[in-house]
Amino acid sequence: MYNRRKFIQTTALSAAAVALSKACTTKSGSVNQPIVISTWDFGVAANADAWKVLSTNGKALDAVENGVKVAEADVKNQSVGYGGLPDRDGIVTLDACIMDHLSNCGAVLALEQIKHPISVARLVMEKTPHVMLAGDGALQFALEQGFKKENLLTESSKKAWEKWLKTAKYSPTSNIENKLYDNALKAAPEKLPGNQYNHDTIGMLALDSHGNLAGACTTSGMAYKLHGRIGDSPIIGAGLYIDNEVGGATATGVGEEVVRNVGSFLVVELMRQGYSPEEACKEAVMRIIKKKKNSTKDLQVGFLALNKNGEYGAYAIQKGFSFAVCDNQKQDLIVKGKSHY
Ligand code: SD4
Repeated sequence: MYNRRKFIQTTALSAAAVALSKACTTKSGSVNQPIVISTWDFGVAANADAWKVLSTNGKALDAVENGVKVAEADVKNQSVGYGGLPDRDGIVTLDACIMDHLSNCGAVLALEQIKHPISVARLVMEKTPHVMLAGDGALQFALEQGFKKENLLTESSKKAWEKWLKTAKYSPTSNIENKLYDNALKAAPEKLPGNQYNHDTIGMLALDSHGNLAGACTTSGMAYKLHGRIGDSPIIGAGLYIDNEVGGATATGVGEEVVRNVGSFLVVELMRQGYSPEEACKEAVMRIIKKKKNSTKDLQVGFLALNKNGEYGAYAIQKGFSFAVCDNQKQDLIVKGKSHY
């Protein structure tokens, strides 16, 4: 039933959307492109490889694949790709997805023994009629495409898992700024149980010089998860979403909460209604907080967004969420994302 009240609400909403969308154009009225942004401080190194593609008029899709591969190959990074912390059974399982400006997308879920899940996800997109491949099927496909099996469990991740096994308590307390913990980790990492804070997915969004957007998201997921658990990161709409008319978004943090709220899709839809990237991320975070009532004290979820004008923003539940920006002005910028608490 379309009554008068609903009409007034709709009109008021549209007016608000128009006002917000005006605020959305850059101050100079120009579009800030090319640009690449990605989650966390390690995004700086990843952006640098993406920038090699973008600064030579390459495609956003190639840029995001190249970029996140840096984090996947980084052995010191225990939350993405090679060297990632394993699941409860000591097995490293990787989730990744990629999406381009034409809404083509591909994903791999719980992929084992392959160092670059993002490249397998891209081939799922380009070479199959499907969007997602999981587990053994994803591995089989990767091998058919020429990828080689590798042991992804490094000695230090194995040690962390063995330490965790002593208590075997799953507590997904990720990405929360915790000075005491961070200092203790720096001083004597061997004294700490499995590094529960170091669960930082890389989500990357790029706008190329042709005006096209693409995104990639890749992770080893929450450490010590149940074998077979999938987070938000390989789920299109949850961990990543791109709409070339509007913008893109990606997520990090406890994936279950992102999936429940189809977080990245929500952020992009809010930008479509005229929200700025930061406002859209904030609104998506507030939805999670509202639904969780008072139980967000230890919960971290962060969103990062880029709109069609090359404007970006982020918002997280907890302090400590950072992101890296690379554009014509600055190649190694780290921004501290705003947060609810
Ligand atoms: C997951 N969202 O598997 C990922 C983990 C993560 O920061 O991003 N942690 O739920």
